[in-house]
Amino acid sequence: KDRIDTTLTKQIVYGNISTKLAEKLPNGHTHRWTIYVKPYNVEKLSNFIRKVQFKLHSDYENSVRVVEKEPFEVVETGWGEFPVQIKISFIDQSERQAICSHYLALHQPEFIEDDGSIVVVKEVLDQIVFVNPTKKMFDVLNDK
Ligand code: SLL
Repeated sequence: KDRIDTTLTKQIVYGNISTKLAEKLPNGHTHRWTIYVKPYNVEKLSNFIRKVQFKLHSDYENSVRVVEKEPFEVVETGWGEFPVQIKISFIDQSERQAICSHYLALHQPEFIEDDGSIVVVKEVLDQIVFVNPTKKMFDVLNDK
């Protein structure tokens, strides 16, 4: 296949936020959390990302969640922390998927928001490196 002799990178942020529920739910859940993949720069991830798959703990119904449009996130409630596998698929399906893992955080690190509420945020800045991207990928990666 026609590939471009260059290397491009895209900075992304992935992780989770979590807040403690005012009251424990009947199912024992104590927290509401969101796990996400977002752009670091001001750009639309959907320009080059087709879908993001979040593989949750098998406790969850339909534990493999596929998100096909922005925001690439899953909102859930729960009581426990566990590793989430995040798999990113690109617009050109011949581009190999990017896989990362995030250990969901419910308790630490805590931040106090302006309104006084306590929120847990745990995220990392990472980059996706496209070595010799396909012509199609090259074009969408350069589209501002
Ligand atoms: C732990 N090893 O024991 C981990 C497992 C699983 C978290 C955490 C409830 C999900 C549901 C939930 O939060 N499970 O009820 O569907 O800490």
